[in-house]
Amino acid sequence: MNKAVIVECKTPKSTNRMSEVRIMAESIGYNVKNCITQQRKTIHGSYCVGPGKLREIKKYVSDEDIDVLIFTRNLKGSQIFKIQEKLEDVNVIDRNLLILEVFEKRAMAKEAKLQIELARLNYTFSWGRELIRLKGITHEQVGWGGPGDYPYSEYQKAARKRISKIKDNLKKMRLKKRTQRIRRQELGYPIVALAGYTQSGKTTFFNRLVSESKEVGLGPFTTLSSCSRLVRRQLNRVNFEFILVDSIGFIEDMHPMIIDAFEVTLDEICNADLLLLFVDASEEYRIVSRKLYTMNKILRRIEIDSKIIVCANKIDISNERTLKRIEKLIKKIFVNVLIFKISSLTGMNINKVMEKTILMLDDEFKNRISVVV
Ligand SMILES: Nc1nc2c(ncn2[C@@H]2O[C@H](COP(=O)(O)OP(=O)(O)O)[C@@H](O)[C@H]2O)c(=O)[nH]1
Ligand SMILES: [Mg+2]
Repeated sequence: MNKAVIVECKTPKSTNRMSEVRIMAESIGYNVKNCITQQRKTIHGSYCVGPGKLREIKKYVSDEDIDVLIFTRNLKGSQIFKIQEKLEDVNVIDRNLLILEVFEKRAMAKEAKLQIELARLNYTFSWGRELIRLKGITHEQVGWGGPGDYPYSEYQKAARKRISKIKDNLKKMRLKKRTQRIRRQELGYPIVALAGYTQSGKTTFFNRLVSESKEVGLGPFTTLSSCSRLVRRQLNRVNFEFILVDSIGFIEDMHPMIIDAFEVTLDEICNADLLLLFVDASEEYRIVSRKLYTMNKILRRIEIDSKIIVCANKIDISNERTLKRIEKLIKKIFVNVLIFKISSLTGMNINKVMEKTILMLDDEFKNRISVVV
């Protein structure tokens, strides 16, 4: 397992990202050895943290044999290079590159994979130039004339070629999408997807439902995603089966260049018949509010056509007054939506959500209910 250290440079107005970045890193298998924070008035132009702090970090990562240094902020190409140069063989990444790694681990469909590669290429495209500038600054013998010459132009040429090839492929895939939708319907099961920010309780909910319907015993539907299972529930003595998809989570403050990659991965949800939209109701009202508005905006942008049920989760630890305000806000943002106050952890009201899920799917899938017990 790769050993990682997370570095946060805190300024008076910056958002605290340490725990979010740590969870993301751990979710894709990094062994986080240390979290280092520095307080500064402004971030350092070259190294994000101060030069003294970076020396300290350098000593630590070499003593502890660390593989990856993750910055909780998004850094400029020039900063990444300058830090990389100081740190030598430790791989330096920023929040964006970490998020792309998260997407990479989750993406199943070719389209999402390509979109992620495209985001990475676009995001790192300017780095070749930065590298040359950097070499110029350090008076290193570089062996080429300057910007515009080899190898930057070579790098740029290769990157451009790859970018346009990916774009072509993506275009072709979008044309094919209709056929894919039809194939999904051929699976014969309605699809229910879980969406919401990371940490809102989707996986806890997913695991609970999957473990409660073990007898179905089918593996993941890899055509949909590695995180989908067939779930069986009963309502009025009728068995009802549907595919439950634990989708990719929303992440706060995504860089515009990686939003497409996120949206394509999320787009699979548009094929769902029902979307269970999770919100962590134990968070502060202003945070919940910001997240609800963002989710609504993104779901509109990708033109989601699934029915939606909002699950206000973690009511076992949420404050009664805040919960009421959250409920009001949800009604305002998602007009006419059904809201359930639940706890994925304790199981509270999960049955109610399932009952409604089945009734809502039932409208469209009446002919699919077959097994009477
Ligand atoms: N108290 C409480 N904690 C919860 C609840 N649901 C999830 N959690 C916790 O919240 C954290 C994130 O949950 P997870 O299911 O991984 O969220 P995901 O990122 O949306 O998949 C975990 O530590 C869960 O144990 C809940 O209803 N109540
Ligand atoms: Mg999860």
